[in-house]
Amino acid sequence: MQFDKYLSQYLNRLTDSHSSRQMSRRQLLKFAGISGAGLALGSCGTSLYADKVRPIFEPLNQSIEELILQAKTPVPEFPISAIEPNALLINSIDTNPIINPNTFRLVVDGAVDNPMQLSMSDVQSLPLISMVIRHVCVEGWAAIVQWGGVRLYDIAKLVRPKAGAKYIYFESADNYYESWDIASALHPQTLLAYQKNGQSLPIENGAPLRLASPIKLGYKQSKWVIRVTFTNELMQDRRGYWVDDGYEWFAGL
Ligand SMILES: Nc1nc2c(c(=O)[nH]1)N[C@H]1C(S)=C(S)[C@@H](COP(=O)(O)O)O[C@H]1N2
Ligand SMILES: [Mo]
Repeated sequence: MQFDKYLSQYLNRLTDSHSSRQMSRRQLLKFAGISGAGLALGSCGTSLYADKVRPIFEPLNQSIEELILQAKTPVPEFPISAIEPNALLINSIDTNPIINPNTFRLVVDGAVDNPMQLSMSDVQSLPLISMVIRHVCVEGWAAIVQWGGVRLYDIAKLVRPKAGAKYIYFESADNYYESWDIASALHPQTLLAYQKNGQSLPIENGAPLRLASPIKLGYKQSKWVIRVTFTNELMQDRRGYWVDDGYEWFAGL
């Protein structure tokens, strides 16, 4: 069997195992290896150099894999038919920042062995994951939305977080900022999304890249993410735009 065919079947099986809410350590580590292979195959001829691709065949370092395992098991997803196309309200602190997707580079840095700047085509060479989940805003509304994008876990495989990395900061183009525990950020359903309900992500929803995850409240889902920084410590007076105003930091669902 051709290796890339094998790979897509394998990824499908893994997606199935997500929806059954089970993911053993063995599956997780296998997933880690195979998603790296997917990138290596998909990125021929892109700006991801071979020396950056090679190490992702290995799982992340043990302390981070152990933290990820402590995260909740995968959250059940909804069928496409459950999408509520008009229920996701725009909630923004300021006017929409306009980011040119052709010149945009996502900076990924901090406590990592291999800091990177990823173009949208670099990001899009990683496996595209689709999920239909409920977005929950503390202001009293919720919406079932489909998001398409890449696992933050797959980006972590590229930059290789150092063993002490425990948190990730997300900086946005509208001066919004958030920080997550690394286990939640690298959960298999935490995505940097570039699609909403089957279409390109609209600007008002955070284009070109926003966070989307079924395990955190709406205010943790940063839009217009421009920088992802791994860190060992949080700055206590700068944990999140709303968090610094008194909202709960963990904000798990
Ligand atoms: N950069 C940025 N991200 C953000 C916000 C924001 O104002 N700026 N608002 C947050 C809040 S409170 C919610 S509920 C969701 C809303 O996402 P939406 O506007 O795509 O519905 O985005 C979150 N992410
Ligand atoms: Mo919100």
